Order: sequence, then structure tokens, then C-alpha cells
Amino acid sequence: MNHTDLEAWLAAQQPAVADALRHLAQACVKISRACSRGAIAGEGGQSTHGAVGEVNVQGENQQKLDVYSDECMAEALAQCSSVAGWASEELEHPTVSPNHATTGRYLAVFDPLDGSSNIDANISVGTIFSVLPHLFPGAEPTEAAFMQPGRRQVAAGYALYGPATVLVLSTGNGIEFFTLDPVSSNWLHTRSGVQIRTTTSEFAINASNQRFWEKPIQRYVSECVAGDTGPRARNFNMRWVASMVAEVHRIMTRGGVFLYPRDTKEPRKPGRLRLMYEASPMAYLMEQAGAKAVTGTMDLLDVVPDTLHQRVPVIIGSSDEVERIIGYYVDPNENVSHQLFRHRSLFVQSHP
Ligand code: AFP
Repeated sequence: MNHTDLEAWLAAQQPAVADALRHLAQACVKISRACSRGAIAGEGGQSTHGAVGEVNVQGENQQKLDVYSDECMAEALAQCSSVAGWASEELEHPTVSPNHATTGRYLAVFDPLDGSSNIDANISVGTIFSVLPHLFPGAEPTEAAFMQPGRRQVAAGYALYGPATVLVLSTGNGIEFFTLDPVSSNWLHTRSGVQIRTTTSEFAINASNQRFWEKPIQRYVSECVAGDTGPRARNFNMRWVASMVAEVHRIMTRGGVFLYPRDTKEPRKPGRLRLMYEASPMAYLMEQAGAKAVTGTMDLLDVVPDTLHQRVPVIIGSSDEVERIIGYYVDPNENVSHQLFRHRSLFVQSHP
């Protein structure tokens, strides 16, 4: 079968947005190459495999591939005339484009290498990105310029570095899949208009946190685990990759629900995942695929960020299951925090 490529699809998009996506996709090709070379990645004796030996702004152990991936994204975006600035999981503050700060119409936000604790084990990792409008074009973007809810995104996507490298994009008109041809380094268009099944019998959650979960999540998971002996009267399956990109891509291809709810493990943190470069872009893609994305008490795309690295509870996937979980949060007998957290996060966080 002959596939058209990314360029053909970008030609039909708004040119400045297409330019941002083109540069992001180019960075993902370089990251994919480094991931696929594993322990032999790197040049001139400089391996890009293994730990840096330092913690990043999130308080997490940084991998050399985290740093390399961040550099690939920054290098690509610095060349992009439509992007005025960007923010990364790896850096505390946003970067102002050296050449296009006052001319770029868009801002980019990204997690350069999601799931990087998987690298040593050679398990799938990915890159997540989001494109937001620069609301003050002509002025250098400040941190405040990035504080926009996910609903404002003009595009979002991810690259999954798995057995094949896959790029998933949306500019608000549905979901497109591209597969990287490792020989030509071309992104070939492999699926269009992807829709997520509304029903599923598969869920993904880090069950080791069970004792810290809120009541609605306790109920939901215990009912799934009870299977055909419980109120759901059917068996469920559970998955956990520890890489949100891989979890989301599985849901894109065969349905499912992914949960990283707010818990009491570290009460200062309202969730594990970051709003701006993990939850918001994935929520945008989920909605574009006909699925749902919520915190439990509100749509993820309506959460207004307080800070760049803000965390948020995440419940995303097949709409029947997400609707059911929302119902458990609304039920006054189940819910411990609905009134408090209905409108927005009450937390303004400091790092990590
Ligand atoms: P990193 O971006 O720091 O690698 O974190 C990955 C992640 O945020 C997300 O991809 C996973 O769903 C989640 O962490 C896994 O966390 P635990 O398995 O430690 O709960």
C-alpha cells in the first residue's frame, strides 16, 4: 500500500501551525534514532544512555536521553519562525526563542521524554507536545503567556518510540497516525480519523497507590476487579506501562481507561501528572478521538494552570467508563473532595 507523508497532510493545515508541527516532528525523528540505538547511542564516545546523576526541576533522576531529547526539541523549535517560545518538563522556566520571540504566533510546551524510567529496561517511551496561541504576539513571551487552559490548544501530539515509532497529531479536526520509516526518516500517513471505542473492559492504574486513592476511584477499581462476580457483571483486564504515551496509544488503538487520580500519598501534590505537557495535550487528543478526559470533577481541558509545572488528576479514555467515574465523583456518598475541587486546583505548587 502506498502512503502519503506528513508533508502532504501539513500542506492542508494552517501554515504557521504546520510549521510548528513540522519542526516538532523533526525533533522526534532524532529522539527516535537515539532511543532505538539504546546503549550504543551517542557520538564521539559520548553515550546518551544511562543516568546523568542529577535530579531535574521535578526532583526526578534525569537520564542522559532526557537531556538529549530536550536539546533536540529546543534546537528544532529555535529554527521555527512561528514559535515565539517554549516550555519543557526539564527546565524550570520557559525559553524565549532566540530568533523569533517577537514574530512567532505560537508557543510550544513539551515533555521531551515521557516515561524515561523505562529507558534502561528498553520499554516504550515517548514525547508529548502542545501548541498554544501566543496571545501577545510582538512581545517576548513571559511565563504568564503560557498559563492557558488546554481548551486553547491549536494542536497537540505525541511520538511513541515503541517497536515502531508512531506520531499522533491533531489540529482540531480529528486524529491522524503517522509511522516513521526508519530507512527514509519520512513520517508516512498510516491512519486518519481515529475514534476510540466508547466501551472497554481494560483499565490502567498504578495499583500500588490504592490505599491513597479517593473513594470514587476505590469504588471504580474494586468493581472492575470483582469482574463477573461484582456489580459490573463482566471481567476486566489491567495494564500498566509507566509511560503515559504508551498507555494513551493503547487506548487510541483498542479503547480503555487510564487513571492517575489525586491521592493522599503526597497531599501537597494534586496528582502525579503535569497539566501543561502531559494531561492537556493528551486530553485534547482524547476529545478529538471521541473519548473523554477529566480530573474526576471537571474537564481537563478547562483547568486553568497556576504554574508551569502544575500537577493534576487524570482520568481519560473510553467515554462510557469515564462517564461512570464522573458519576461516582458526583455521588455525595462516594465523594470526599468534589465541592472543594470542582472548579480548579486549590494548589499553587512549588517544586518539585
Ligand atoms: P516521566 O516523564 O518523569 O518519565 O514520568 C512518566 C509519568 O509521568 C507518566 O508517563 C506515567 O504514567 C507515570 O509517570 C508513571 O508513574 P509511576 O509508575 O511511578 O506511578
